[in-house]
Amino acid sequence: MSPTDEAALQSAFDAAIGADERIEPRDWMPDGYRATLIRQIAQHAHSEIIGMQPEANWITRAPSLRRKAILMAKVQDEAGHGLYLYSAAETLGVSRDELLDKLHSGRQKYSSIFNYPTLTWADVGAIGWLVDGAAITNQVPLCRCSYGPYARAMVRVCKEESFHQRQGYELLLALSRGTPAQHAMAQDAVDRWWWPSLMMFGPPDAESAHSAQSMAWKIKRHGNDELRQRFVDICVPQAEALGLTLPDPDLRWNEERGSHDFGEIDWSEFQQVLKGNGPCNEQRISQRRRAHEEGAWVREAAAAYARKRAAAPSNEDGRR
Ligand code: FAQ
Repeated sequence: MSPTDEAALQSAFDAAIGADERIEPRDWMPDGYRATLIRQIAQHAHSEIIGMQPEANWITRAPSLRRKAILMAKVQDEAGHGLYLYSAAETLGVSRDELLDKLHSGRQKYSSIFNYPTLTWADVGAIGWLVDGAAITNQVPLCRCSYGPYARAMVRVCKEESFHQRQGYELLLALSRGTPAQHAMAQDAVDRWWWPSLMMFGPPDAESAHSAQSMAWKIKRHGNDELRQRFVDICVPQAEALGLTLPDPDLRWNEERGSHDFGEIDWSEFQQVLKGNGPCNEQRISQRRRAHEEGAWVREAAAAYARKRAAAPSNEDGRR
């Protein structure tokens, strides 16, 4: 391609971004835009499937059939989100095998939040309320991401996450209004999940390597700090309604800013978790690798079935 062709393509891309149009898989896009999307969508997809583990841990121990059915549906939804997202990433020219290989070998990340343990049943409620709540706050703006397949996947994901958030809230409310021991268990879960949930939004803007460029490309619509603040402001009245407290002595309403001030996040803990030193990093990845190996026969059978169908002549009514 000549430099003038390249310049024309770049300016058509810039004009489309400027006009808030969607970029689609067959459109020309800068290499950096493609690489950023692959990185973010892959990390997001990996988070969805690794995120199945902490809650799946409680399926066999759910306290009633109703809670078990709800939790199974939720964990299954997360697998579905992973599939939409891997498919969206594939439209950018990478294969799912390549992405899974990068996850298993530690060359691509997944969200820090899934490296914390689920110690009690109340953790299932805290994950729904706080983790899914943080995910929705982060992902609703991604429905307006400039890359079409990612934005469209996000619309459905957000609808399902909103159900997840409410089930967590309802579960915590039941515990909070239950016996003193149940109330204490709910409070303990919120105490442990609050700060890691705030870390889900990523490092402060000043230290966020990708935010400025991602916002210029309209992949991200807001900085990490703005979304984190929005999440804190949403959670404070919800915690009050739940009858639970958020574990932050510095949390207070700031009249001037029209927002809540909150305490300092322990960014050294975040960095440690990203480096692989969180409480459950090793367990999560080894379990994922094992599930992948044990599922090889399913992938082989599905591929063999697809080949057989493709080779078989059609029936009279058009079915194979
Ligand atoms: N964990 O420059 P930035 C869910 C990395 S929700 C791990 O600010 P960016 C639902 C970042 O990748 C969770 N790594 O990066 C669910 C980069 O490293 P790199 C998933 C993090 O991309 C609920 C470096 O730090 N949601 O799964 C984290 O502009 C319940 C510098 O950071 C998404 O992924 C972190 N928390 O902004 C499932 C949403 N934060 O790649 C099951 C889509 C940052 O250079 C159960 N993603 N890093 O090596 C995003 O919106 C963005 O990627 C951010 C980070 C906001 C996460």
